[in-house]
Amino acid sequence: MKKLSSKTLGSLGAAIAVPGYDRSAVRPGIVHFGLGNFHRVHQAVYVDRCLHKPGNEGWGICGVELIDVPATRAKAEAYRAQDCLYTVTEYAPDGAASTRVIGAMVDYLHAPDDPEAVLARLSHADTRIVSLTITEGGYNLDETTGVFKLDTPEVALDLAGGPPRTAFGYIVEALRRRREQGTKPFTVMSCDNLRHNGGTARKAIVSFARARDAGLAAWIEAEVDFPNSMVDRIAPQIPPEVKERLNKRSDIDDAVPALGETFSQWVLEDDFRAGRPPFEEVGVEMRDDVPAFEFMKGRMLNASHILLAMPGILMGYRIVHQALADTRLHRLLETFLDRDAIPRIEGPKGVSLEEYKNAVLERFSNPAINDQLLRIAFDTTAKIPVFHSKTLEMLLADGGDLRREAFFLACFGAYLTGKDDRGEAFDVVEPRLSEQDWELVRGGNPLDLLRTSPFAKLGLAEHMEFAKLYAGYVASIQATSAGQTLAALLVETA
Ligand code: CS2
Repeated sequence: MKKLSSKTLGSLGAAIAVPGYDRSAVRPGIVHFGLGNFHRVHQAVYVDRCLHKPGNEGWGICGVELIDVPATRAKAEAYRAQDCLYTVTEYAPDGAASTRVIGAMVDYLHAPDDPEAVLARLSHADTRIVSLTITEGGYNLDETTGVFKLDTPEVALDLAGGPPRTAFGYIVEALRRRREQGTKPFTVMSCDNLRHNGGTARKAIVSFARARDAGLAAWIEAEVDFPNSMVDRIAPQIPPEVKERLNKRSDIDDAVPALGETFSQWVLEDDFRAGRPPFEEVGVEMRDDVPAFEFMKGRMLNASHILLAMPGILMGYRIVHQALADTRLHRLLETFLDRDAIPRIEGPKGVSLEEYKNAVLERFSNPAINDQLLRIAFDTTAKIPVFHSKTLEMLLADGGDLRREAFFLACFGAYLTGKDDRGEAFDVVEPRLSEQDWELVRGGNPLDLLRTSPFAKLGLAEHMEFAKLYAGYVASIQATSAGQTLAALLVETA
């Protein structure tokens, strides 16, 4: 097995695609925060394609890691040893696979080691885009009020001065320096999977800046672009056995291989006064109706994912395609999409929601992706309001069938106990449930789950019909199992 580095690029297997451009000439024009698998198989791959087009040497990526834990230090070490190269293996639903080495990242900064180096890079005139994948919850906005939280510990420390720790601290300090030195600002491009991601990034950054300096905040509002986008590609976690399988397949000893489906979509607003790579030449859809795509994806793909994960985990499944192979769960997703979601979504012009549905179900069935239900279940508390609340609100308003959503939330409550139908334990990671919320959850009245902060706004506990259905499913899951409750629901709604 060959180690991966600039030196070995020429001697990798013939089936491995390698950067066909001179990496030594590439300068970072993009600084990226949040180097998870999703960024590595999505934005970085599109940028890599752009770098294959002549004249784009100025659009390499400089990755920035903010978190200082052993795992991120090991990653920094791996990228150093591999000259920031890594492999992406793409698997089609029929099992066909291909591997390519991604060369788009040309520099990697472990911020806690040298915050000044990050600020220097961000303030440099070559940096024209700062992109973000800092997760749905990473924008630090209060769920109920939507206001940026100035009192979270890291943000408060950043506001108190000293070297920054958060993306907001870095970006705002860099913009301050650019303004002072007369350098035009960069564009802030959020690639997180949330509605109105550009607007959300704007809100967070301008709010942070306002707490520092009102004049700077006004300048940012006027001068900085924050394009919205819809991003889509399933990127599972890479446990050690998958890493081994990928490396065996590629015959490359890659310390940080990535894996993705062949499907990839990026719909982006063309809002880049500071310039951008020729994204439209490499498959990015530059459009001004991004919200329609966001709604379709969030309310169909992400909503189905989490709808599969909650009962799926309780029924003993841990892997997405295995859960979907259970006809009860497949039927649940299909009926949810057909009856609850699709009739209440206005899709983007020219896109068939029926075809989109079929593609989603096919993508989830892809066995090579081996995606983890617990990855999807991470932070369910944040995901349900984002992906299900619109459908729920509409069902409540138009007298629709509430049974699937009530069953789903009953499963969520059972999931929070951390035990499945067989009594087997799994890890529940819900960073957004406060102590007070947990007290409600554990208090013994199942309806109280619907009164926790993320759900309170929907008024579900006070909606007689919903509350009754929900309480019935909770009782049935406890008395029998999630699997049997689902089977009965499907018979009832056949
Ligand atoms: C998943 C997403 O975690 C989740 O909620 O639904 O990460 C999903 O895999 C991506 O949005 C696909 O683009």
